[in-house]
Amino acid sequence: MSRLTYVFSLFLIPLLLFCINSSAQADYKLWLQYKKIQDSKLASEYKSKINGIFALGNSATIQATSKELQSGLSSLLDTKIQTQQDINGENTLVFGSKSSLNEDIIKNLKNELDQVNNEGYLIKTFSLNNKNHILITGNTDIGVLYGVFNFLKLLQTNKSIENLNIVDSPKINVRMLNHWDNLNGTVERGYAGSSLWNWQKLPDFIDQRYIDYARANASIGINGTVLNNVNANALILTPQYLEKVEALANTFRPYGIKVYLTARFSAPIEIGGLKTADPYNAEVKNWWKEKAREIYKRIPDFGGFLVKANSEGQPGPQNYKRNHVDGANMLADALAPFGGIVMWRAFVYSEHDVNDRAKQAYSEFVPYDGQFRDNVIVQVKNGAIDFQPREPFHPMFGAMPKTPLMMEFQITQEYLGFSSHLVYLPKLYQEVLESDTYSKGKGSTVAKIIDGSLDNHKLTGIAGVANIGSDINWTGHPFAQANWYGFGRLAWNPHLDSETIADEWLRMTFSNDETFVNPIKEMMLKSREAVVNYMTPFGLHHIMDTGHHYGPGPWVSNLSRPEWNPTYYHKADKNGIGFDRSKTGSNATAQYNQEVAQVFNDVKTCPEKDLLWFHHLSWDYKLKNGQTLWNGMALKYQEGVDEVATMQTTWKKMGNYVDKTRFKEVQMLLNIQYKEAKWWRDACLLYFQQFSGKELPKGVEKPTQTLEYFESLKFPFAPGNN
Ligand code: BDP
Repeated sequence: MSRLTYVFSLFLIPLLLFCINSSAQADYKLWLQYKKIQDSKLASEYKSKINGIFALGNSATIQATSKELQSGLSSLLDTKIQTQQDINGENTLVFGSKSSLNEDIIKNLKNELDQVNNEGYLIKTFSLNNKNHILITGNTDIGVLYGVFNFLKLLQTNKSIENLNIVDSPKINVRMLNHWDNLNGTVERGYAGSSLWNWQKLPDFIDQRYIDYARANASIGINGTVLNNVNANALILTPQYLEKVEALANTFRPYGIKVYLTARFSAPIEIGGLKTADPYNAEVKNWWKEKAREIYKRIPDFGGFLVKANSEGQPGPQNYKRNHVDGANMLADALAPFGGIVMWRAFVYSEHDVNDRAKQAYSEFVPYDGQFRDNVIVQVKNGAIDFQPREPFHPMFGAMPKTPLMMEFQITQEYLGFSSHLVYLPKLYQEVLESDTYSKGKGSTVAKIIDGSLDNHKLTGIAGVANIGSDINWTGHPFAQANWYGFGRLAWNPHLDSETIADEWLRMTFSNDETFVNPIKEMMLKSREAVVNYMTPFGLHHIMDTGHHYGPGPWVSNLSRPEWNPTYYHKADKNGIGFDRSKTGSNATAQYNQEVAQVFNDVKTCPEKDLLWFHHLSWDYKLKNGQTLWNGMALKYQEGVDEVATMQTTWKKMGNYVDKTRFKEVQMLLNIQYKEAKWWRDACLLYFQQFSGKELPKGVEKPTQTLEYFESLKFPFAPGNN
């Protein structure tokens, strides 16, 4: 071995491996980086206030909390944080739930613990024998865990811990991820590798990832997970799989996460040997009751079932001439003795409502308002079509005051460029949550409907279709982690602002340096509008290529069901473009409260961002800025592309603030996004130009390929389309 090779193998290889490893770890650690505090003054201030930690209680949750606190603080403060046996010294961080607090500590509390619910927490500076300490407490150990994560966040985001007095509770009860994971390891609409759940090795092998998954979720307050796909496989309900589910439930329990499963409506036939799944049939009812008993014997805190019924070919009560209420209530009765809930999805559409798919969920569900059992909650997608880059809020929100409705957002970017496009989704979520339904007058926002405050519901919920997979960075794109994070934060409090969320996520994930945080935050906040512009400006929707939904396909018109074809949604012809859902068209606007309907109905008051969702307009229609619709649309496509170019430039300057791996990853992904944004612009404009018959306006780049070329592109192996 030459001297050089020797030196190389002795020093450089380990160093290289260390660098690769720590960078990969940075990707893996999500927002729980716990990077050493850079500002030394701040670090010594923190240190002076935290001499050690003292746990009250010894439950699995308190043990997990202790571990998190110790490792988090030790690495943030770059010093070993001691666990103390008492509070005799000063500056102790004390944590434990109400039942473990002694008289002396309780004296320091006013009635704050009455102000928080079972999952809420307090973070308070308190004094004992004239010495200052910090207390993190809640009514339950889970509340304490949430408090601790939030305390760590204060340090991660360089906030003051002087005179602390934080009182916080989640505003929604069920805050969950929906995994569309199949038992064969694939993930429907998953773009971050394969399923996290290794069914083959479960129940005996508990991957560290399951624990880190639970930590990450607990850190943002997510308290439920549906492990399997809504397009369900009944096998998950067999003993063979329930044993595996039980192992996951045991792993997640200390972190306050309940496990839920999707229930295939025809399971009594497929795995129960019955001839029918009719919800009126006594044997069927009994089968579900026994199934529930079997599940709860293994998993006493099992959350319940999520059901997709009579939608996209899934079986359901309508197969037996029964309705959604019959189906949901039967399952609800089976779960009720054990405290479980049924989340019945309202994502239904079929050829029945041929004239407008957007209307069907409302027509099918609203008449049932008030007929569901108390432990049923109806899960409604944010918009009436399907997780598009932009949709007006779903008209069911505000239309069923007697029924708890939960929100379903999609975190995985099925219609938003998969995990190769940087799109900050909390901006989209916020837009929906803030929308005013006017159901009880002005200010009846969607957020107030789903947090139960408007209609006084006790059962409240929100679900996000997970964007998580086996990729090292969990989500495929480092910035897609922000969508998981942001969903969790909005699930905790749907009234939060997406800008605040981006700010804290950036600080926790990358850096507190303002020269990094400010421009990158701006980039994130603009990213959602950018994708709308280069894919579906002015309310266009569902013009993605069909099946896999990768890339543009506005020309597709040959599928058997009309509402599977993009041409059904844009209705472009020589006279113009857009779906007339106003009074003169499908009258879908009538499903909104009058105040809202009126605004959407009138082309003059309809927000331009939703114009073609509600109106079919001529190519010469004059936009508010005086441009014709054709020119305006072409310029929007260009604007979207330009915005991605700006994102590239902004990111390029950030090399000093981000580790090499993540810097490079984001850079490469932005290059893909730029390429694909141009693809969207060119393909859509060339296609629509056939109808408008007009030139591209000044400022819009000329396509370098022909329409035939774009139409010829095929992607038989696009991910997520199993
Ligand atoms: C559609 C997806 C499909 C899902 C469906 C659903 O393309 O894969 O099964 O939503 O939510 O957008 O049930």
